[in-house]
Parts: sequence; C-alpha cells; structure tokens
Amino acid sequence: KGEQAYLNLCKYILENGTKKEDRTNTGTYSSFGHQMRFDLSEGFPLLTTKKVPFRLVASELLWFIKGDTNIRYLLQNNNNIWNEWAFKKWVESPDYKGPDMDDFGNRSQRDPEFKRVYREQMELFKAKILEDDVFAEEFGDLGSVYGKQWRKWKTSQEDTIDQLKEVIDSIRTKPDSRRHIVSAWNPEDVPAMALPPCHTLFQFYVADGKLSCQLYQRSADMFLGVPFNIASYALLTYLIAHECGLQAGEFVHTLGDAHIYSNHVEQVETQLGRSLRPMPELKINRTKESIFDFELTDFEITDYNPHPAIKAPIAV
Ligand code: UFP
Repeated sequence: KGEQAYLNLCKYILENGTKKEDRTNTGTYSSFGHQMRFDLSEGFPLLTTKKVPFRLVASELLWFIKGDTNIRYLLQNNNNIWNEWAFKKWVESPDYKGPDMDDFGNRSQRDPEFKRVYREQMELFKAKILEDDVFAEEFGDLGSVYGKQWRKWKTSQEDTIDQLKEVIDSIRTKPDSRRHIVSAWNPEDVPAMALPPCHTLFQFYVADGKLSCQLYQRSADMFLGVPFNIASYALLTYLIAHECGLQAGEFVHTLGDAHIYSNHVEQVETQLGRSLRPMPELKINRTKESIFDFELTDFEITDYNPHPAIKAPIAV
C-alpha cells in the first residue's frame, strides 16, 4: 500500500519487465496492468523517497479544473511542464523564422551547443506567450487536452458537456451511483493530438462518508510521470470530497503500460535504496466551497521532509 506499493512496483518492473522499444526511441522496461492503492486518510501521498514539486502539481491541476488549455496560465505560475508541446507547434509553423529546431528534444540532450540555442528560442517563446495576446492565442493553446475534455467536451449537437461539474453534481445528489465517470479519451480528437491523454478515465465512489477515486492511466512513466500523477489525483479527490462534504477515502491507481525508461534505471535504483519517511499533510482553505474557486495559495503541504530530488532526462 501507499509509497511502498510504488517502490515495489518499480522494483518488479526492473526485475521482471520486458525490454520494449517505444515512440521516443529511448527504450523501456515495461509491464502491463498493475494497481496501487493510497489511503488518503493516512496523509497526502507525496512521495518521500524523493522530493516531488507539489507547487507544479497544484498549478497544473488548477489549470485543468479551470478548463484552460493555454500554457499562459502555467507560465504566469512559473510552471514549465507543458512548454515543449506548445513550442513544438510554434517551431513547426510558417511563423517561426529562427534556427532549425527539428527533433529539439533528443538533440538538446546530445548536443550542448544546440541545447544553448534551443534554450534561447524557448525563452523567447515564453516571453512572447506572456506578453503578446495574439501570439499566446495562436501558439499557447494546446487544443484538446485535459482542460477541454473535462469541462468542454464537444458533442455532435455543437454543444459542450462539463463533465467535471456533472460528476460533482452526481456525487452530491446520487452518491451511490456507479456512473461517476470523467473521460479524457475522446477518440475523435486522438489522431490529431501530439500527446493523447495518459490519464484516460477516472471514476469516483462514495461509501461510509468517504470519497474514493480510481484512475485508469494507459501509459505510465514510473519515475518522472507517476509520482506527479499520484499527487495530482489525490489533490483532486481531496478537493471534490471537500466540496461534497465527504472525507477523502482511497486513491486507486490502475496502470496499463507501466514502464521505466532505460535512462532512468540508475535513478530508480538510488530511490529504491532510500527509506520511507512519514507522509505529509495537505491543508486546504476550508472557507472556499467550490473547487472552481480554488487558487494556488489555498493549499499548503506541511510536514514534508523528503529525500532530495533526483534528476533524470525526460523523453519527449
Ligand atoms: N506520461 C506519464 N504521465 C503523464 C504524462 C505522460 O507517465 O501524466 F503526461 C508518460 C508516459 C509515457 C509518455 O512515457 O509520457 C507518453 O508517451 P506515449 O503517448 O507514447 O504513451
């Protein structure tokens, strides 16, 4: 259970995973179909065997909750996790007149001189997104990502569905329902997406005054993505529980292709050698009622004393 289940699964994948090629040409150890459970009443599941940046988790989740799909909000909050996806659109457009940025993800890892030029272009891009409304509208918007599918799912009737609002209403009015589902996987949109949703679908469950959440994640980067994803859905569950007058129950994390990238093996081994520490606590501003009103300053993580962060290259 909890963080130990995460560590056990990492160990299992290193020992039993199949060597498998992947879209990013990095190579992985992979295993299919796993589940971890986190009891949210025991504390907030931010890993303690390495530092996980809660600030980035929280600002990204608020961005989803707002239904925002433009990276401008993230940049305003000093969150750079989605930059590459927007940047890619810009450098591949006729608008871009700078040095060649083809395959920038891989090249910047291999070639220090290219990395310098890439960083320069990225800083230029970020500044334009923040300063120029027209530019931000054209190149900051990632299109059909989570925020859109959660809050503005397009129907065949030229209408939109607010799945998040509807699921909150159904938790409040029909807690026993077995239909509390939000889907981010829109088959019509998937072919045109640079990154089809990793968190495909989630379901809520109410029993004994507690709200639980289960996520189906189709593809799971165990080292970089998953610690982040656990914290994000735990936070979402706490917030919705708060709005619905329930306690937070369990977060059940179900994984499809669970993998460790070949260039993360050393880092995972470092982490596996560390001992667990007490889980932190999440404090939220209880004067806010609706999850749609929360801001970054309404959350606080206390008693978080993790082992240091571990750096690793991200596969783009
Ligand atoms: N990934 C995660 N969690 C996320 C996210 C991405 O683990 O929240 F956005 C990883 C999984 C995989 C890659 O390694 O990113 C996505 O690649 P693909 O679409 O080929 O599965």
